[in-house]
Amino acid sequence: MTMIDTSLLAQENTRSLNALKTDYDSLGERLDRQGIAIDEIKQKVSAYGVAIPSWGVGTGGTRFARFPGPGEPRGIFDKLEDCAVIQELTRATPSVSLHIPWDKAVPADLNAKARKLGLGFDAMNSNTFQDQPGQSHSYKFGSLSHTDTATRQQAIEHNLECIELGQAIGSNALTVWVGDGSNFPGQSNFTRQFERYLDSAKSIYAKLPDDWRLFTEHKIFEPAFYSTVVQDWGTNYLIAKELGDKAYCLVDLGHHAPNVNIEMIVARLVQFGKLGGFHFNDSKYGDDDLDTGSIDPYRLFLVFNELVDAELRGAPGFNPAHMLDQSHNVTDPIESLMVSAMEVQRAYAQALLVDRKALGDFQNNNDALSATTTLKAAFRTDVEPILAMARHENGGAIDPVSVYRASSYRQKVAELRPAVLNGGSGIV
Ligand SMILES: [Mn+2]
Repeated sequence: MTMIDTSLLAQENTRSLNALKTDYDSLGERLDRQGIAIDEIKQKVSAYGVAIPSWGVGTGGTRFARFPGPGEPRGIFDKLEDCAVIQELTRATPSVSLHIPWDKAVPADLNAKARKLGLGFDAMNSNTFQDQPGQSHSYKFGSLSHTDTATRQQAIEHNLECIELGQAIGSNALTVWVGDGSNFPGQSNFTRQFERYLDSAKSIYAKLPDDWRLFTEHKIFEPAFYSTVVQDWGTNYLIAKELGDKAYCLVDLGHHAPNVNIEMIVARLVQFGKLGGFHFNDSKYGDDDLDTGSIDPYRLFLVFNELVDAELRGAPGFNPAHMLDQSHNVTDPIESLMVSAMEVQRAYAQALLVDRKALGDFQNNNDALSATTTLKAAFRTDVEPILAMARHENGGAIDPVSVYRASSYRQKVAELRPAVLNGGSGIV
């Protein structure tokens, strides 16, 4: 079954196919002069996928307000349908990352729906940053690092439940992000709080299946405004080291102070075998959760430059999970996620074009100018024909947003799905 009419898709593609072929051949000639085979780049792009966060297909909000859009998903099964639209048109998002308890459902039903839509499940995300109805202990003052043993135990058990559900739907990773921290100097003892966090994390890790990975995510601030327990990549690395070989650090691009050199953090984590994966988004000031590549596409490219460098040199244990993590306040979430998935692919394709031999020589000879222009040359290359051809050959759309708009999908689901006041979308 498909969510978008295949004849509409074929018709829309036919209109732009000739122009695409011309552009692809022209770029192919140009790359050929640089000794790059365009088809090889296209194959790598084709094989690349980024997971969609289930919460991303609902309209997001800010601390001030949320303005719901039409036809918002009412629950996980609607969310999966929206995710399928994104995958059908972009062919870049084969899996969905669930958030528990927002997406809790009978595993067999989740599997059946995903199979029907041609989707898989990526990392499971636990939630101990808000209280759920009927919960015995509040997370107001923390979860895995809470001063109260019973509260910590409740948070541990929630994570174990996420693993159990994940196992039933073919996931093999758990992402843990906690809102724990403090709002005032002196409110918490940094050391004892982190000891409690580590003890709790160890209890979760002890129950992690052998073929699973545990990702922990750092964040400089929010919802705690003075300190967070896992505030930066250093603490995140300490956690991964303390827990063991199946524990890795997840890098959310928005979880750093402005201007932090994230690509360098990526390089360090790769070097020491602890890069677990990414939550891609973009930001201007804080954890804005804006669309990936919308503010600083060069930074995204520089992150991928490190990833491709690691991929090509076969860095030991290098197998990062790629996910989007965004909040869409003023756009149709499906459109934003499609464009973002393509931006991630674009950065990957551009990074594949870097002349690494030349770059290495310039670095060794301390030719700073030529080294940096080598990166820029790749970044400036318009790789759109590669991305579009990969999408087209995989059965997707040459221009996903225009096909999506032509399909009137949003208008159709708006009739089927009555407005919900509180969609399960969050900024994490
Ligand atoms: Mn995140």
